[in-house]
Amino acid sequence: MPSHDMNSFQTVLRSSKHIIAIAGAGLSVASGIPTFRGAGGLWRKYDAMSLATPGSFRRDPSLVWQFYHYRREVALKAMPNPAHLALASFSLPQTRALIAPDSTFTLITQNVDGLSARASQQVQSAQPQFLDVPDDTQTKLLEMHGRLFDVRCTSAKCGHTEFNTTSPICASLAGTELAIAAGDADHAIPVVDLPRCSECGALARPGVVWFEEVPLHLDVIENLVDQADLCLVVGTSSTLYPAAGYASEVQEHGGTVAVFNLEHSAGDEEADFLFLGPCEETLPKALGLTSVLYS
Ligand code: BV8
Ligand code: ZN
Repeated sequence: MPSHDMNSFQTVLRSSKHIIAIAGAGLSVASGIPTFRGAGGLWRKYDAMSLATPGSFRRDPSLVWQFYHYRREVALKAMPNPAHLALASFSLPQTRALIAPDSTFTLITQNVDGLSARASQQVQSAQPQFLDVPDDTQTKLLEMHGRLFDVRCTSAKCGHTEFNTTSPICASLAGTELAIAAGDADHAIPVVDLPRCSECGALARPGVVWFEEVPLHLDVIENLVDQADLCLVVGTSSTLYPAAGYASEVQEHGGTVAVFNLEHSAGDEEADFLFLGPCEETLPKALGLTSVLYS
């Protein structure tokens, strides 16, 4: 049975040396980003997951681009919340030195909204007096399912990828982000008017990892999972693989697992610690960062 005792969790945290966090859609709920389950799981009359496949894009790139354009527009208006900021602060060696001395930390997120990266920039810039400390947070955030604002060429010969936060990403998608209700019609946008590669002009696609596609950074992640002695599982239903398998791997080699979720999620009865509630409240507290974030 998992413990709900925050003090004994912080005792484990203090003595942990190789810490990872696995995050999901629940991390960004407080920032206004819908999850993949429940009400958030639907966009127009479509199941969000059914649109995130190579097959859907092949069959109807206009529809899939309208789906991702909508998510880009939502993410552009969103701000990192206290859970993002807590994880970003904990990524800073100088902050972690006070909470878990001589430890390493990596955030492995399934989210493609870019809010964890923005939180890192935010906490970095808020720490000018430490500028002389080497900035290694880059490797401290692994977006294993890609990024909404990466745009990739579909031509295998070219493969050009660029980070593009242009809004709208192209004229033909302008306004389509307003049509999200189940009954709203799909505009059939001609493929020539969809986002094109800025290098070769071929059709471009969102730089995210679709179902049946191999996630990013798998080798680095598997290494981190093998080394980890503490795994924080934050705001994920733990139903999507390979991400959903990492926590039990950490436990198998004697590591500790702590789950932070609004409600029960797959496998949480096996966890060592379980903190039910909004992670934007529970995580800053658990990481002892409440004062840092709200000062
Ligand atoms: C692959 C990017 C081959 C695109 C995404 C083994 C067994 C069974 C199936 C498989 C398997 N291995 C692979 C599969 C197939 C598939 C899979 O797992 N299917 C599932 C459905 C069974 N996996 C794949 O296809 C993967 N690719 O396998 O390639 C391969 C792999 C390895 C090596 C060689 C070959 C990868 C697929 C990646 C798909 N792309 N995203 C896009 O975003 O559009 S997945 C996408 O859905 C997200 O990234 C995320 O991963 C997933 C959604 O899950 P969550 O983030 O957990 O969100 P969810 O809504 O489910 O839950 C939210 C939770 O938050 C809830 O529990 C809720 O209670 C909680 N919550 C809400 N509010 C709060 C909160 N918690 C705290 N605070 C709050 N305030
Ligand atoms: Zn190209």
